[in-house]
Amino acid sequence: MLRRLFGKQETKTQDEVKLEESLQKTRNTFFGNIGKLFQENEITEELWEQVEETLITGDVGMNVTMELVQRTRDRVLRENIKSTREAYLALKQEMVKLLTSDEPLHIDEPRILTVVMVVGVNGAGKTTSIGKMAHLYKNRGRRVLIAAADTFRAAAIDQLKIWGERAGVEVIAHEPGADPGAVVFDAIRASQESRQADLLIVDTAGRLQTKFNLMKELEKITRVAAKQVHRAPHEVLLVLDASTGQNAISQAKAFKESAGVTGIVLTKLDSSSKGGAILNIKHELGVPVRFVGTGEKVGDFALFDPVAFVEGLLGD
Ligand SMILES: Nc1nc2c(ncn2[C@@H]2O[C@H](COP(=O)(O)OP(=O)(O)O)[C@@H](O)[C@H]2O)c(=O)[nH]1
Ligand SMILES: [Mg+2]
Repeated sequence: MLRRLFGKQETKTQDEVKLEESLQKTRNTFFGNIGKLFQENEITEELWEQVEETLITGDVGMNVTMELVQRTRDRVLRENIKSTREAYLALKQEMVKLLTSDEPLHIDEPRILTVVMVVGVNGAGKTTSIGKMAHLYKNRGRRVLIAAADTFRAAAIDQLKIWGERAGVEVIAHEPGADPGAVVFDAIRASQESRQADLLIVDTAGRLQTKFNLMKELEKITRVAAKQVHRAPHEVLLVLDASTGQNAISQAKAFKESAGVTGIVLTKLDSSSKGGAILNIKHELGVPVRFVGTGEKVGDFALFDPVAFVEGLLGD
């Protein structure tokens, strides 16, 4: 981590390059200025104030900003850091720490069948992210199956099937209006029997007549999964659109309470200048970011890498 943060890494991976490109808007609008502040100033009270201001306008959120800057300042004192270059690196490292989770992602653990449930409001990017995720894990040698448990709109099922084709992954679907619990039941059985899948990804509805109905439906899907597979769903991923910035936090809180969210998929980093909100998410929710969506194509998706993210956010 240290070595990479000191910019001595020789070549960047394709995912890192893509991430960096997708963060261009966020970087150009807000965060790129932070590096300049450290270049042009001495380590003074004023410098820290300017850093705070930039972070807050970049949608990082007041509490996290204060904590982040305080930790960096403490470290600068403790380690007797005199150069602004090193102070800047200390800030980056504190950001990486904030974004790093000790909790393992439960998708890669050895298990006969892993069930991943994907939730979030309409338009956040659930279906798209499921297609990309199916593609990613299929390429890693997993046997993937998708369940179309968003049965509320016919178009949602068709869209998921198109993504299934792109990823080369089969989609288990019922008729529009069918019981989502029954879809999940069938998909789990298909995974265990005819299809021999080891990773089942479940798409869910983002809007029903009421929020109450939506939450009841998600609970029911969870129950169906838990009955058939030990400890399922193993991950409940909440998809958040990066361009909603701070609003993503209140959405996330609602889903976290009723759907037992274990991780975040942050989409549309490429079309947003509010990528800084990511720093707030883990701090406010205690839920780690696991994947990022960086475009509309099937390959525009990656496991979240805190170091690459901070480098992409701030630049050199
Ligand atoms: N630019 C960009 N667009 C995305 C990304 N992820 C999803 N989208 C777009 O967001 C829109 C809604 O996505 P969809 O998967 O249907 O959302 P859902 O309602 O949550 O299932 C679509 O037009 C997608 O192409 C992303 O990472 N980048
Ligand atoms: Mg959808």
